[in-house]
Amino acid sequence: MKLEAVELIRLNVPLKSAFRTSFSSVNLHQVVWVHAITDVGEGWAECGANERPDYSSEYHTGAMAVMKEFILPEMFELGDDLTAESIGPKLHWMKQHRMAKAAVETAILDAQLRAEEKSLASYLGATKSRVPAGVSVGIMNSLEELMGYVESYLAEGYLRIKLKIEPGWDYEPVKLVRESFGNDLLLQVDANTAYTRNDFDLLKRLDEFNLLLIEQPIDEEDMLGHAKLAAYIDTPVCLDESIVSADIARDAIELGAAEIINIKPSRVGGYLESKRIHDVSLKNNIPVWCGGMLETGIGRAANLALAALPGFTLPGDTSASSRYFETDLTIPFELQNGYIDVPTRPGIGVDPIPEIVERFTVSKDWIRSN
Ligand code: OSB
Ligand code: MG
Repeated sequence: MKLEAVELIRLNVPLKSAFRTSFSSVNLHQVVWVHAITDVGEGWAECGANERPDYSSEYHTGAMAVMKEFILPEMFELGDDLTAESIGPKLHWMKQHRMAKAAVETAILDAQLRAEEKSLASYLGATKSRVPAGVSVGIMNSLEELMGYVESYLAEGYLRIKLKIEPGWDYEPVKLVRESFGNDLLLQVDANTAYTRNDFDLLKRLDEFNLLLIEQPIDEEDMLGHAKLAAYIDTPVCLDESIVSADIARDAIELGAAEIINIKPSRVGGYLESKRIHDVSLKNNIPVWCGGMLETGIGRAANLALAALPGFTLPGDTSASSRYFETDLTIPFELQNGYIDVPTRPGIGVDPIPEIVERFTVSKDWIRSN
């Protein structure tokens, strides 16, 4: 196939309520989509980068710049030799920028699979037709507010609750949720690097709540620190931000720093690398689950395909569209008895709804081969 043009679309999609983590509070899902036009058809992808470099070093303006200046020219240069599988090797020289690379690779993969009439799930080797859904619950202004949200998510049928934590919002909210909803509730926490090596005793206090896991407690570059913490506490340590490639995953596992892994395709450079992380984890008996970046239906659809692989044995953050959005920009994903169906149509399996996309579009930028 051959890449003819790319449209970069910037969108501001309002969230139903503010989502607060240890690094930010957002009311809007500000996001970049990649719309690839090839000689075999079109493809779509959502870039995982945030507006600001707060979750990772990538951010919108930077991701769009690196696509325009470096990634897309390489794609045009491949000419008729372009395939989704050729992108990783072609961009191997380029350091980092994994979210930008992931978005371009995914849009081209979507076009390729649509042309082959093959779903992303079957391409990746999915073994499930529906996946169990968890929900990520932000930091709240009060314990009452938290209880209200957790109660309503459980009433909707979510099978696992993840509480965002930070110093000052950890022991008490976790205790309250555990005591209110009982020991059978699948409960986990995510610190997004908010703690340090000096907080190990504080984190050890969470052992009494029988959590499924604690996600990314300390700095993403402190792999040894995570290994030390994993040896010190009973709660399994799960890595998110630290795991940016299959090689890093392999090392983190060997070091004892990753007892569970959150795979986010955007963070690791795409679905092909995600599959490699899945494979190395499965080989080492390390459970994985699929994380998210508040994706609209375009990103959510692709994540669901990945979450259907056999090593994804824990519920992911692959919630229903209604978790974040009043109206999604594709056919919405809905919860059925706590599960979400994996798309079966070709490629990512969903299409943007033009009238809705138009409403939330901030800017559009066409890039063509020259
Ligand atoms: O750490 O998993 C995270 C959202 C934005 C950035 C980082 C994270 C999150 C979430 C929500 O926890 C995941 C989702 O529901 O998409
Ligand atoms: Mg996380």
